[in-house]
Amino acid sequence: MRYLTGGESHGPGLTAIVEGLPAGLELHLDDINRHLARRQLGYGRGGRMAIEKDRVKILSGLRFNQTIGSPLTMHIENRDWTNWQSAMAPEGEAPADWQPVTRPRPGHADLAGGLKYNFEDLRLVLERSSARETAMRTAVGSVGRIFLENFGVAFFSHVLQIGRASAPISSDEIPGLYEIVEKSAVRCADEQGEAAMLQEIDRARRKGDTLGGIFEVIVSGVPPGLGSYVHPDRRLDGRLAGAVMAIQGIKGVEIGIGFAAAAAPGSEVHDPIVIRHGKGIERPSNRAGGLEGGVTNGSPLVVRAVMKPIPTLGHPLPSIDWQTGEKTEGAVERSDICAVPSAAVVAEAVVAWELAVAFREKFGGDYLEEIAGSYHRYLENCRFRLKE
Ligand code: EPS
Repeated sequence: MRYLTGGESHGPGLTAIVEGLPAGLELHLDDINRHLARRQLGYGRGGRMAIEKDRVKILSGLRFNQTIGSPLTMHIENRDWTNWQSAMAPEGEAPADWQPVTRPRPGHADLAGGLKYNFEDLRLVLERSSARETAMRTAVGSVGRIFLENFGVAFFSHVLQIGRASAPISSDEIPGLYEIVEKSAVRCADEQGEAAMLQEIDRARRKGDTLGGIFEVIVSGVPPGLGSYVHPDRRLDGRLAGAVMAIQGIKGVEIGIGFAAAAAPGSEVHDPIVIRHGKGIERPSNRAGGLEGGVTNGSPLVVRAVMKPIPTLGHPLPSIDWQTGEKTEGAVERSDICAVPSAAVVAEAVVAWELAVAFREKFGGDYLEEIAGSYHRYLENCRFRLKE
């Protein structure tokens, strides 16, 4: 399965073509739209989210709520386009009063992108590098998620830290936290942690500053055997880390205990393998985060990531004028103070997509029942192997 997206932040909209979906997958637009709405939430988001109401349109590949094996074309309209029609017109010339973006924001793609594509107007960089594009990645990932939900795979994400405020949530508590997290303004299940995060965001706003943080995605119901150790590009840990790292603003990804594995001896890092009477093989701990050798091992998948603070600052850092070379400060644009809760929802989607791809690779097939047959036969075989 593969996909491509196109679309500028202030252009008419975002489009994706998803190829390789099986036929016979039941899809309802509301189920995709639900995740698009979740992506738009979060305390600290900027003015744009008050304009947009992201909804997906399907232009091909779906008939009567069933995929038909052909490419699925999806489109999300940018409501803000009405304010940008002349400035972002595909034909004609820039309006007479057009002000190009000439003050690259430190930390943004502005400078590197301007050099790379030889642009005079750095708006041409920010239009596509913008995290607006994650709306479409969320839609695509949601299709992968809906596919996997047919096989009992379930997704959860929550925020562990924003700025200096953190939430001490242990993984044992997670199963009961879904509702609480969905209602939290910062996707945090810990009441004190949430209050501290809200305060941090308010403080940053007052100072004209921005904040990053840490979030975690947990996926349960993942069968063992997705991905492979046989070749680097088939290792699922690499693919997952790459997908999460490719979300705007992400600076680091951990799987399982991640960087904490550096300080502990092997006996405290690896997860014992035990036989439980009547249940077969069990793993009493999950420090590996559901992956060993780049292959899923049947334990929940745990992926954590750090997002840097958004580079558009109310009180900007020193920069240069791209056209004159004079000293100045980074451009100030409408932006978010903190988008960590939103990035967590995007991460659920990109993780779901990578898992769906690996699932399709393992179980093959062209239609859902065919895949289900192969999946159930494989699980039977695993049970046979794991019997006491
Ligand atoms: C975003 C839309 C953008 C920003 C944000 C994400 O809208 P605008 O640039 O029109 O205000 O809110 O993008 C960034 C933070 C960024 O650095 O690009 C969205 O739809 O998520």
